[in-house]
Amino acid sequence: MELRTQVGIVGAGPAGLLLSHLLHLQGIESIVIESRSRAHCEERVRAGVLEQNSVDLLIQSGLGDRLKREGLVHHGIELRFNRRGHRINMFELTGGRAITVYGQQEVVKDIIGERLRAAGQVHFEAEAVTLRDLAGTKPVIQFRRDGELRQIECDFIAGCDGFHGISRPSIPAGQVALYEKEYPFAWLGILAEAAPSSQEVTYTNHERGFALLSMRSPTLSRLYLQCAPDEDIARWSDDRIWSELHTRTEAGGFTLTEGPIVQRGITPMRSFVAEPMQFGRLYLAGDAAHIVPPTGAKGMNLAMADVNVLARGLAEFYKTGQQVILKRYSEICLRRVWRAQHFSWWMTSMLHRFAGDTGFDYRRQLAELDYVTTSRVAAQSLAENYVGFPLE
Ligand code: RFL
Ligand code: PHB
Repeated sequence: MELRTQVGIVGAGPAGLLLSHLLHLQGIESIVIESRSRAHCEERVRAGVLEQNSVDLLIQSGLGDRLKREGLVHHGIELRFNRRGHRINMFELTGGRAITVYGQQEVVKDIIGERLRAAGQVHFEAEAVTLRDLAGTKPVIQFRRDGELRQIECDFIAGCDGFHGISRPSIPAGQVALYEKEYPFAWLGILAEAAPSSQEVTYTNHERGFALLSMRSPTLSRLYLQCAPDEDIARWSDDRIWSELHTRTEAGGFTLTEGPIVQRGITPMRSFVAEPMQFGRLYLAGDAAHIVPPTGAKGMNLAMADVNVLARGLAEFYKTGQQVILKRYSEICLRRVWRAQHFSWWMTSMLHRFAGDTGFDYRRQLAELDYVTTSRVAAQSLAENYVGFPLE
């Protein structure tokens, strides 16, 4: 069976779904192919921090109703070291910009709801197996659904299928360069039914390793601990997780609120970039093209920034026949991506214990944290990166 659309989109994460919505607003038709079920996509606990740009983009494109009601607007973050907390007042340092804590799965739910209301085509439990004719003008997505092979003939394909998808590997060898860095640790993340212990997102450098206190709502905490890259989560009882969190986050007068752990998982840490982010009529967006370690809270925001550029480029093409923006797609996106790569690597390096670290390295980190929390220019640099640079 053969389908036909203007833009075939592989993957229904934040990148693919938002692209499909932005194209719809421009009168451009798309079909989204997603290998997992709708429930799986809507339940997957992942990122939680939206930059000001991402919030503005969601609101401007009509996706902001619940976000405005339920999103937690934060004007600062906390950096904790030497058993003391230090606030970075991002709002004041960036002339009034802020971040919003709102779960990625809530963003995904909102966009899926809106796409289906607009009779948009999102096919769940449909796995793309091959991308063909990428160098021509009618590229094809072959996908499997209910055991049957089908295909979609497209004008363009958007590869929004994450790090493990098929889009990036479909680019012929030699046409894309891959830059990668692995870190010698991972994060153990939990979601707990407990009121958040800190008012703002709190990053901690402790002798025993990094810890992060975040939240999803006034009754749900999201907490992370640095662990070994090959950590066996079965070895972490609830007691052990709480005890380690207490130890690492203790600070003057601070108490960590415990509660039932309702979700847990291990997140590997890597930095990765594919260059260019395009081959023929295939455009990569989001995690398919780049991965950042989560310490900078940039992954979901980069995915949204990519598809904002791609949607503008495709709109230009369908309105005027020109490809001025599409030709510059990779260049425009990669500038933001490499800024976020540097920032995420820097935050990761300043806050984690690396194998082989000595007392020298720990004291060097403390000196940097001291600088960043007491020098206005250093704090301002962190703040402008964290809230994010305006979309181009
Ligand atoms: P996604 O969300 O991975 O979506 C890709 C989709 O493609 C589907 N797929 C296929 N579909 C059809 N056919 C195939 N052959 C397919 N292969 C794959 C997959 O099922 C999936 O649904 O990528 P996208 O849209 O690029 O979005 C990227 C974000 O998900 C990611 O960058 C963030 O979650 C990263 N991240 C964070 N980002 C932030 O901005 N702020 C944060 O605070 C933050 N914290 C995090 C994070 C990621 C984490 N994990 C688990 C990786 C915290 C964690 C723990
Ligand atoms: C989260 O709330 O899940 C979160 C917050 C900040 C990060 C990463 C994840 O840097």
